[in-house]
Amino acid sequence: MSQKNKTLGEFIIENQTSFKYTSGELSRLINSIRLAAKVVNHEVNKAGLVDIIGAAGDTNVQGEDQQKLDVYANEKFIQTLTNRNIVCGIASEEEDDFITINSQDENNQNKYVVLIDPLDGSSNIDVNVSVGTIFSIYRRVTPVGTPVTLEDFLQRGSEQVAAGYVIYGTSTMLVYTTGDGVNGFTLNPAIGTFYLSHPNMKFPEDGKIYSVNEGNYIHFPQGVKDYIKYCQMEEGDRPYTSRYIGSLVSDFHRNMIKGGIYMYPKSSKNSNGKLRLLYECNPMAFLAEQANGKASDGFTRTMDVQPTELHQRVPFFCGSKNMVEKAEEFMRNAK
Ligand code: AHM
Ligand code: MG
Repeated sequence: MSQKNKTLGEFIIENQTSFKYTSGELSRLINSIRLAAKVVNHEVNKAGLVDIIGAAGDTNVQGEDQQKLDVYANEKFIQTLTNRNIVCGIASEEEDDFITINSQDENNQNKYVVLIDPLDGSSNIDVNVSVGTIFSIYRRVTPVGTPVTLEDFLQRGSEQVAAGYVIYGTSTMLVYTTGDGVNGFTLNPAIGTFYLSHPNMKFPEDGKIYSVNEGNYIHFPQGVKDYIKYCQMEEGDRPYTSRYIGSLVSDFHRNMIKGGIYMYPKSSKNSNGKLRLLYECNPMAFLAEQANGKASDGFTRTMDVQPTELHQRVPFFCGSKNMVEKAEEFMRNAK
């Protein structure tokens, strides 16, 4: 069968044996994410049609207005993962604390915890711009059969066993890695099936796109200001193009295909930037590295950062290897 006719379901089964822990549990987990993604996709696509957009009147743990679809996506992913009894814990951007699953059941032999941003970039929903779901999967570090603890979630990104995102864009795609490259699957909405459309995705080593919220320019560290000026300078293949959707998944996805760098630096307003280490930066960093790209906080590899809090924020520089390295050089040399 040609690679391109392969469905995600077939791909998961075929690749199960190449995964080092082959109990099938991880495959079932990815299958559940696939299912929840389809359910959320259906709802996101209806956003302009039904009275579902707008604030739910609640705020999430970061004190931001929560959109109705954030709540919906959060519920769907949690329900799907919980009902199938394949994880022992879930942490979500929309939940203050992590969720323990089946801690009372001694037969719960589940090994995996999932960290998820159910609907990232959700302020874009009201204006019909792409949003995404981001997920990160670890093996628990505490004994199987006991309730999960915070320790199971505060693992370095380098311990991830799988990570990915769903992009609800002009078409809906599920892109993920289990540490053996990155593969992208496009949903055929007519029959509700994801097909392998982007096998073995790679960031071009160099790129010409920089993605950053330049409205924050005056608040950025000197190294970032210097790098932005470098991107804008008339020299060689520069000036680069500026593209910023304000939806991490979408900016990352475009940059992976075309070559580019995404930056959310710290600023004088946000000492650690805005993005969350555990369910935004680490999964994207894992995908980036698996696709020959790079991710750091400007100095340290993202996946080497030891997390200390569930909702921790970190500065984030991610994308084509040479571009991230250039930005890091400006950070190191900044006066
Ligand atoms: P969210 O988790 O509240 O949706 O915020 C994360 C999003 C990213 O997707 C995006 O890149 C960034 O916030 C945009 O932030 P800003 O509007 O400050 O540029
Ligand atoms: Mg988010």
